[in-house]
Amino acid sequence: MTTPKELGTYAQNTWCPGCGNFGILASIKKALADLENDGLDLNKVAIVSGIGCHAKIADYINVNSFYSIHGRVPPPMTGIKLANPDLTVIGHAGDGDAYGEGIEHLIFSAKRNIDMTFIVHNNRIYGLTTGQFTPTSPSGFKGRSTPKGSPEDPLNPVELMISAGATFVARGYTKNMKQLQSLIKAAINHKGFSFIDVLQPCFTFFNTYDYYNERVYELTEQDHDASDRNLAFVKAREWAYGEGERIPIGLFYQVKKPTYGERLLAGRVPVRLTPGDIRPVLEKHI
Ligand SMILES: Cc1ncc(C[n+]2csc(CCOP(=O)(O)OP(=O)(O)O)c2C)c(N)n1
Ligand code: SF4
Repeated sequence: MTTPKELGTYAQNTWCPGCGNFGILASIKKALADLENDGLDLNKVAIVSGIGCHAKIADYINVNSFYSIHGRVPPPMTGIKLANPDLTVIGHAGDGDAYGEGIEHLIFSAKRNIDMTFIVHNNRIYGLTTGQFTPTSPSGFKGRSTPKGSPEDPLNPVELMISAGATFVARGYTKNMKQLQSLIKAAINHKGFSFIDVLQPCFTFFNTYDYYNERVYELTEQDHDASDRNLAFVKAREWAYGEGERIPIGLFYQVKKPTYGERLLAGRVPVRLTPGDIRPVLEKHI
């Protein structure tokens, strides 16, 4: 059995001390180690990351991984999953990456209910490029590209994902690793598009630890019925990425629906091609 420590790599970690990304790294390693105990084959896990501070996580976990392009984490995840349905595909994206340049890919992954887990390291700024605003920065945020304050209201990705069709929608916080681990495990076990927005403070350019520590509270099964879509919207609107005094973290919504792969393949097995195979297969099928 693999321990979380054994899931580490020899790559030098270059995140700033105090970065919330460390909480996500520790949580995903613990979640994967626990899932291996429950029967998950770690050789059949594929991580896809974008470009940004978050993306370096691909270097720090000893499973198959693929660095994609900024904003384009979902397309390679989709291809990997459809061509290899037995793989467990996990995406790590930044908020700039997923909610800015890549927003249409995210919306369509949710709409199609592709069977994969999508984790957003939401520090509410561009970290790697040193502190520009993103779609989840609060209104009035003063960063490198908005020195006089952002004149826009933030996007609420939790609400957006519920309306787009995601079948598992959650929010975590890097300081609550116990809950984050169980959300990641539940997301991976869920068959369909699982989305977790993780509040991940950027210690260097947007230190939100105190703000979150004062406001976050855990959604429990006792006070929230995650099978009720209307209630999920109500909870999602409780905090609008700036406005609202209490911030719920936990599972907002979960529903069972056929996945894109099930509907597309309808029981058929994908054809495996080598370059020499392509012409006869095309001639036969098209
Ligand atoms: C296609 C493309 N667009 C833009 C960039 C420039 N770029 C690289 S990282 C980055 C911002 C990353 O911010 P975010 O996705 O929030 O991740 P973080 O660094 O905060 O983890 C940008 C704009 C790029 N490399 N490629
Ligand atoms: S710049 Fe921010 S997000 Fe990037 S490693 Fe440093 S603290 Fe983390």
